[in-house]
Amino acid sequence: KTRLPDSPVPTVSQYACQRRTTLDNPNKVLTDALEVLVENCEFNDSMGPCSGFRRAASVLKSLTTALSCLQDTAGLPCLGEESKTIIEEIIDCGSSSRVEDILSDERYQTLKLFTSVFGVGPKTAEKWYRRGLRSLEQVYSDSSLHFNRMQTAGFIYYEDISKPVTVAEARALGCIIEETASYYSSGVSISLTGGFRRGKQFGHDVDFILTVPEPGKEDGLLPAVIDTLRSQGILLYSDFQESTFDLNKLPSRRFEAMDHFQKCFLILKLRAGLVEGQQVDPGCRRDWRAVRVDLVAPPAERYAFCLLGWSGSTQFERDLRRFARLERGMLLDNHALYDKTTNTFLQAKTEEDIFAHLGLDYIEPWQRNA
Ligand code: TTP
Ligand code: MN
Ligand code: MN
Ligand code: MN
Repeated sequence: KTRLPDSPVPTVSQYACQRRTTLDNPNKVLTDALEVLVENCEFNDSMGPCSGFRRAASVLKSLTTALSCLQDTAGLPCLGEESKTIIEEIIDCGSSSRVEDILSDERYQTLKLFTSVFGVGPKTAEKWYRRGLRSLEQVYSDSSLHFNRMQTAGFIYYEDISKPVTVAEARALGCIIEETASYYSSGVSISLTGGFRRGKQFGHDVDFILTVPEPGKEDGLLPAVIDTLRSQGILLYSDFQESTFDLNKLPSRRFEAMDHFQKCFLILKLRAGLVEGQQVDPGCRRDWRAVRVDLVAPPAERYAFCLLGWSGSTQFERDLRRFARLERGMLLDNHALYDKTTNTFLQAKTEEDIFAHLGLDYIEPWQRNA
């Protein structure tokens, strides 16, 4: 007698790089709540519980249906007791008292406000909070405080850069960067990365990768682009970071927010007339807005690693590295993939090559919203 094979129960992986997470999230109420806990841990510098809530939120984001009771979480990985309590409270009563307490906490609200300024991290925000400062006006007018160049720009352009960037604006900026880079070399390629590559309709900035085919020629690229943007009168702020990349260095073991490629963090002036579908308001006092733009220029041979690293999401990146290390004995970062078993660097021309080296099914950028 033939027996039908047991149909395997579909299991959800503990790694975001083995899940497909689109932007469509039927559990947004739950994931928003868990992310408040993440943010609060980050403000309190308690990294331990932080990753638990991060992973819990990320698992829920990969689901295609809304949880309707706690039993629906059976079999899901990464849901600790604390996360389950929050989920249950919200399903049963519509909100979680722990989350509501944080949201109404003065310290949380103030740190959230202060860190919304470009160049202000949790440490600086905490320092200002301890001085008794509670509003941006109070901070800005406190003559005993010193602001660095980044923070000063953050205050000057606060209103503009707090406003989400649209896809149309990202496209217009892509044209500007492409034209500007072509003055340096006709061989420059530009790729849109970050949240927009994952299909987001809005972003807090626009991220581009620039490459030239000739090895070493990328060294002069961003300085030239910055000079040209300045001479066009559209450079409002620039923070250029020289490359500290070493071809032979092993990928870093811990997740670092910053990589070692040449890069720059910019604020550009985007004229409304350049954005498709955007009307220039005649009554408006100005016909432009300030936008945050990040540019990174890796050597061409490392393009795939850089693209994978800058496409995010941050949780997807964390889990890719954790998976590589714990499940494959490999080290992955934005620069390289290193196999510790054979002590070799694995080459990759495309993101698909990297997933294949890791023995992972390819996950499209729009499925990386973990
Ligand atoms: P962000 O631009 O911060 O985030 P995002 O584009 O996903 O979302 P948003 O719409 O809010 O802008 O970062 C994009 C990716 O770039 C993120 O995965 C982290 C990565 N990154 C590096 O890998 N190295 C770096 O040095 C920097 C600055 C960013
Ligand atoms: Mn989804
Ligand atoms: Mn971005
Ligand atoms: Mn960015």
